[in-house]
Parts: sequence; structure tokens; C-alpha cells
Amino acid sequence: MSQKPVVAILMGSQSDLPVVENSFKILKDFGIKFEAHVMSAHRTPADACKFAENAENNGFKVIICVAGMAAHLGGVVAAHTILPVIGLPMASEPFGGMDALLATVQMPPGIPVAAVTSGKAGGKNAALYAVAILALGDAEIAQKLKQFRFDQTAKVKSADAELQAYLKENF
Ligand code: RP5
Repeated sequence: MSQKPVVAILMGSQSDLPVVENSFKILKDFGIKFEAHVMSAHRTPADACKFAENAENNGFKVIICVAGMAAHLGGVVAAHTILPVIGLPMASEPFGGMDALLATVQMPPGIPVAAVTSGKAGGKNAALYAVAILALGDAEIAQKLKQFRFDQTAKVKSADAELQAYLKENF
């Protein structure tokens, strides 16, 4: 496996970190090297564009962009690279994340951003989607992803068995 980071995670603000930590955990579990930065489409636009322009040459394979409110980070980054860009819309007041969801997902034709679930689940899913993209060209990662799915299924089946036992005993 490559020792250089292949996944870049850009977050619009340090305040996004609690959600992004869920991405860190997944990528660590899969043994995938990543780099993460606080970088904003609005507050540090030149840095975001430069990062995206150089990402492919720097060895990245996929970029996760995390942003809330008028969430333009994914779109701006996607406009400056041909790498797949995953957008994670952050929930915030007063619109509960609908603003970020639409800003992330409603890209004009020609520059796609793959939007994932908002919130904690989005942190996990953004990383899992990056893993799935990398698995296309890496048999070891693909095998780990299959095992992850197998373990997840086993957990749900075990939870159902526990529920059935509880229902039988109490109702
Ligand atoms: C976005 O604005 C960030 O991604 C964050 O979700 C939101 C609020 O940022 P802060 O005011 O917390 O820095 O750009």
C-alpha cells in the first residue's frame, strides 16, 4: 500500500472537526493514508484552488470536502481537479443543513460532486465512499471493504437475535 496520502480531507472550518473525526477513524481502520486541512472556499479561496489544482500531481486519488452553510468547497475544488470529489454537507442553524445539502449536491452539469449524508453518518460514509473508489484499483482494500460489510451484517443479525430473545422473555 502507498505510504503517501491518497485521500485528502478539506474542511471549511475547525468547527467541522467532530464530524470529520468519523472519517479519520474509518480511513485509519482501513489503513489508508490521508491528509486533512482546514481550507475554505470563501475564507481561503486561493489555498483551496491551489490545493485542488495540485492534488492529482501530489498523488491524491480522491478528495473529501466538508462544508456547512453556503457549502461551496466541494464545488470549487471539483472545478479545479478531475479527481473524484465527495461532498459532506454540515448541518447548521437556521436551516438544519438543507442549505449545505443543496449547495453541495446541486452542481451544474459538467462538474459533479458526490454528496453523502449530513452529520456524523456523513463523516463515516464520506470515508467509506473514498474507500470504495480506492478499492477499484486495490485488491487489498477491496477485500477489507468486503470484510467490513460482512462484519456489519453480522452485527445487525446478532442485534436482531438479541431482540427476539428479549421479546420472547418479556412479552
Ligand atoms: C462553513 O461554515 C464551515 O464548513 C462550517 O461548517 C460553517 C461555519 O463555520 P464557522 O463559523 O464555525 O467557522 O464554511
